Amino acid sequence: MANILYDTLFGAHAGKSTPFLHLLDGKTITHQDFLATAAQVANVFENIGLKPGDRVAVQVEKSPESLAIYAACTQAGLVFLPLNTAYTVDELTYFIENSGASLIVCDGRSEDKLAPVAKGLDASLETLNADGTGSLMSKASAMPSTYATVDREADDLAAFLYTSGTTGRSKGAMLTQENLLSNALTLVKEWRFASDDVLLHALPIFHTHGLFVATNVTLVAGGSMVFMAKFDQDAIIANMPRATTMMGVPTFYTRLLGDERFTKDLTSGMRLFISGSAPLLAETHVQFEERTGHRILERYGMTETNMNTSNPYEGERKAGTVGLPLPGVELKITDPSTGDTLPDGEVGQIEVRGANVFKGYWQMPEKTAEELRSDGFFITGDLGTIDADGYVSIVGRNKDLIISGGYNIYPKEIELVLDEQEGVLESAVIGVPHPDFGETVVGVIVAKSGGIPDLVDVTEACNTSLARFKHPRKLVMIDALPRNTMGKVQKNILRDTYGDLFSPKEG
Ligand code: MCA
Ligand code: AMP
Repeated sequence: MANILYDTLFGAHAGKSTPFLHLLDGKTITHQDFLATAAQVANVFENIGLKPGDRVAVQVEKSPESLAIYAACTQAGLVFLPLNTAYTVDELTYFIENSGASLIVCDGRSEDKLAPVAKGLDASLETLNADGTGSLMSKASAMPSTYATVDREADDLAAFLYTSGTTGRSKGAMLTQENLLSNALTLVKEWRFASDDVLLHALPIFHTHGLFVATNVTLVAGGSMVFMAKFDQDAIIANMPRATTMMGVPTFYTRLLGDERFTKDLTSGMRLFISGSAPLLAETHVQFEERTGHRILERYGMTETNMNTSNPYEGERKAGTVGLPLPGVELKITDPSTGDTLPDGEVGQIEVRGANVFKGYWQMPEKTAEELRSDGFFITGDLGTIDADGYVSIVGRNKDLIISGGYNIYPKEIELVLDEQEGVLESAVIGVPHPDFGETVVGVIVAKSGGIPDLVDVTEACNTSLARFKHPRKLVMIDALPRNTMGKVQKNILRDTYGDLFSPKEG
């Protein structure tokens, strides 16, 4: 027995004084120092009484210490459950209760609000603040800096990531050691990551992109990261000359293109820019090449599957496509009504199978069965085509989803909040084009007869229930929602009507 995930990502660097994290204050944390901190945290977890397989729910700011919690969970065989820092207490309560977490690690500012949730579950609670202070690190500092790695099977759970659904109810995607490791090993090879790579890391580490793609790939390669708490344009520009690679959502690239300091000279030491999580407009790809001489490499993935396709490192990176299925990933385009495979060139739903595909949704066997076929193919909900050269293009979604700045927003979740408000008969939430976030949220409300909803109250309800990035950026009231003969709301008509609300000419 062993622990393949810990051994490959972390254990392989034991005793190495090579740099792992370059911080903006000029400090560098070596691989061995990072591992020592992680081992101290793993000792705290054992002292608390956590057992392999227990869930650790974590909502903290991005910091070297918060990354050490991920390593500690891996080493101690615990299931790491990172949560978006934007989530409200209402949202967090659901995730924590649904996962049955045994430990909550939160920022000191949230302690009072989460203490009752922890108590209700008989879970422990520790704090970790953005500057590394708090009860967790204060306990860790008194612990030994070595820890006997817990054995795990390849099929054992390593992480849960919650992903919303079209019904408005979030589901915990169960990711195994093998899911994470197989994908990281593939990506390191495909994207030619090596120990001399320095990655500009400005993504959050509570989602697949920043954690399992950016961080795991760097760890497998033994490279280092310029580790920023968040996307900070000045810091990215200042640090680009020392870096070799960057991963980002399309908003990163459109923002950089809007900055005149972002020049060919600035990027001359970079070997690779990777984009994903949301569609990269072909025009952004073209402008980026004109400005820098680099062709952005676009790839496609999901929380449930990690990465599925990628444009090639060598060979043509086709703008507007997400590239070819990765080695070890089978991808087919099927007819949504029959599940039959369609010929190349036709549009259908994208299905994928491979060691990267998750184990299912936590305690939701029916939801799992709806999306994960018994033969192992996962129905992504994305609509796509494959061209004659095998390149996949995503042309739409078979799921009602908005992607804003790389964050997924399921309209149903917002509609449920809007519908509950006084004076609201019904609502429809749509995504419309936005120059910075790609898409943004618009709420369309129909008032009850004789009652006019107070939009200030509606906004207040959104503040309480929903993370800021999910809030409608505009609420509009109309007399009736457009419906087809089956009674289904025609969101396409609403999107056509309100599609230019945020177009640049309108400010
Ligand atoms: C921040 N705000 C947002 C978003 N981010 N609103 C909508 N959508 C967003 N994505 C809010 C802020 O709370 C703030 O609210 C206002 O918008 C302006 O914030 P700003 O300072 O401009 O934003 P920022 O802090 O610079 O953040 C924008 C960002 C960030 C850098 C694009 O959202 C980000 O890092 N996105 C990456 C998300 C990601 O990692 N996705 C991967 C998911 P106020 O009005 O109160 O000031 S993994 C995935 O999708 C799959 C697996 C895959 O393939 O990768
Ligand atoms: P998530 O549920 O956060 O894992 O988001 C996964 C979804 O993001 C996918 O199902 C796609 O709809 C979308 N996505 C990820 N990468 C890309 C991409 N390169 N182009 C278009 N959509 C993407």
